[in-house]
Amino acid sequence: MKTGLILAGLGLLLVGTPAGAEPPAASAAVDRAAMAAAVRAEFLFAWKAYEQLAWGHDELKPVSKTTRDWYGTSLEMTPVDALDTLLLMGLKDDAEKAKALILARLSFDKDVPVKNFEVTIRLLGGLLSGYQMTGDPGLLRLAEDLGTRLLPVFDSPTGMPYMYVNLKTGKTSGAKSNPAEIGTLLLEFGTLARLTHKPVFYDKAKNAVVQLYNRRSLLGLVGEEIDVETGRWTSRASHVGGGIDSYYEYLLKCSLLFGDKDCTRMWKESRRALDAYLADETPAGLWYGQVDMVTGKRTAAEWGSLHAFLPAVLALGGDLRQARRLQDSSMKMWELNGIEPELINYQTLQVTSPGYPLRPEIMESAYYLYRSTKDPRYLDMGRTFFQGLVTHCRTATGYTTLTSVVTKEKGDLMPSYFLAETLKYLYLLFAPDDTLDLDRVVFNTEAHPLRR
Ligand code: DMJ
Repeated sequence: MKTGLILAGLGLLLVGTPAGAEPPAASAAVDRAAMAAAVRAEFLFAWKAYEQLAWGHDELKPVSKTTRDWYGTSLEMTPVDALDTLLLMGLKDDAEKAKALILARLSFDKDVPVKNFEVTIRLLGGLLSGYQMTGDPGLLRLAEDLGTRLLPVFDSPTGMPYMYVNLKTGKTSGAKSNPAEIGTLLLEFGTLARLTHKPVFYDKAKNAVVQLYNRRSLLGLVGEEIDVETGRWTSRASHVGGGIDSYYEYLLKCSLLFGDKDCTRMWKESRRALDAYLADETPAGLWYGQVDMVTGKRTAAEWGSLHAFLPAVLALGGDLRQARRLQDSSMKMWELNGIEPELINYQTLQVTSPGYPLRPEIMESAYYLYRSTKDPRYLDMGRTFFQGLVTHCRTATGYTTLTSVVTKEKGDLMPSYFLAETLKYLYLLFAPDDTLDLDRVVFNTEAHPLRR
């Protein structure tokens, strides 16, 4: 189906959206059922493109109609990442086919160094949620095999994980890491520990995050890069963007998923430091900027598509006031060009990094805020996001990244998280509330629901 037809079917204006164009002004009430159906149809369209052109590969490159395998050999990134979305959307036959592919072809017995963080959040997280939703023991077996092969990452002098590990040999590399890669493992490793009755998975991932937290500055902040062998910070830049973001997310979520009191304490203390030093008011609204972790001195006024996760976490933690204000700021960023860039300078509202890699965080925040407030403005936001995606990122064969939200020039990749997260959060925003009970699951950072 053509882009214009999809949007017209939802009563949406098809804006050509030249750079800086105004978004449609007042909008009609959102028809949730129609929006959920439209998002589901677009998910299916993207999934079928993957199936037709990239089946069995990690990711589809929809413009060149070629494929991308992260390590020269496929780890079935897209099917594993997409499986629980297929299930949530009730696409049973497609889910069954994806699961069969995973069980038949996915093997971790491969002589390749992989990025521990990415493989944990996408594959371990996807296999665990897939297991919990289907009960298929083959998925848990794969998860345990993967978790066991990843364990050597924690064998550093500090217990904080190396960035890479060879899946076959266990050889580790990459001593310079960051809070996100060190502190975004506990939901997956903790769930694996519970399901396999092997506490080692929980203990190693928990120790990593505690070791990192213990190295916070006197202000209570963490930096952007740390050496896991010496325990010394190699960058003092403190913010909530890429490289740090999901460290904070997991402090709160490990408290919710496991009732771990250390996590509750670390989250509360970290939250206090973020509010004290990073929060920044400008005439355009509230932002969380960048400071030196030791002095607290401001070093940059950056906000971007990754920072946009924070309203979701604040809403989940119960601070709706701050969450709402931040989401309004993210919306301003989106509206500058009709789709959000990677980074803006929030003082000047100028784009500083123009790409859009189909990220989900702003939709995720709209979803949490709608669930907590029932305020229809978040449905409206969701509709705007969906409209932007369809208008600017749709190709004849799936969805692609943009290299610039200013020129709308297309890239050539449909990242697996587009199916795991971006369309899942949009769908859940509009779908009936009982599609998924947020009180019974905690989403990992790749939107894989893990049972509480
Ligand atoms: C995803 O892999 C995860 O959401 C991660 O936490 C951040 N990067 C992408 C999406 O933007």
